[in-house]
Amino acid sequence: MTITITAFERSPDGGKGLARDTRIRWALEEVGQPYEVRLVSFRAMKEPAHLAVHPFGQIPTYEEGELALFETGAIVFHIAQRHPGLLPVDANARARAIAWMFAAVNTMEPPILELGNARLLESDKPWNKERMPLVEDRVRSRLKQLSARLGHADWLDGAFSAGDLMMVSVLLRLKASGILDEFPNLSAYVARGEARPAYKRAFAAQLAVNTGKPPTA
Ligand SMILES: N[C@@H](CCC(=O)N[C@@H](CS)C(=O)NCC(=O)O)C(=O)O
Repeated sequence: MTITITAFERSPDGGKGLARDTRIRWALEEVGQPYEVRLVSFRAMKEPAHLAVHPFGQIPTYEEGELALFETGAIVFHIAQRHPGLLPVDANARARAIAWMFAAVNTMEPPILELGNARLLESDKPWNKERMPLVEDRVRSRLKQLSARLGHADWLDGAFSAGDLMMVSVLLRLKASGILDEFPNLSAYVARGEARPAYKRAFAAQLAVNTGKPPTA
């Protein structure tokens, strides 16, 4: 059955891989599933046809036969459940990998997004200078905890899993801020994720959309 995902017709990041379709592309590349992409404009995302698939008018979505999904956590979980390669077979290890997926979107991503908003959307507000250290410290405190847990390991819990895929995807958002560099083991963790051939293919595919040139990975 053909898998079709949606992505920005033109991503606001110009192809840095931060648009969330990259996570889905990465998961599909990891499990070796081909997929098609339907590009949507910001206007089309708010129109009824897209809202029928994504109630919040966002990307990415995932369609496969009669199944239509939104939310990257749910989509990556679905892919990982349906195809081998992203979740351990052992039931307890599998449950822990799923916990890391939730931790990525529920514990790590909110303060990271808040920092992005403070930097990009609120920099002209009179209170921004005062608020920024608070927002940065919230991110730092989560990174400190994550860094302590990762220690010298390559991945969060044994072999690479959907938990790592989601966590690396979320942390990538911090690359430009420099905060990640304060935690060398997390920077190295993110670099390990980016070095995976499946990530490279996913990154190249989303970049190709934004540059108009064919993928090179
Ligand atoms: N929690 C959602 C967030 C989806 C999301 O924020 N998508 C962004 C692109 S990465 C979007 O569509 N932004 C445009 C908008 O919200 O209008 C997920 O993980 O799928």
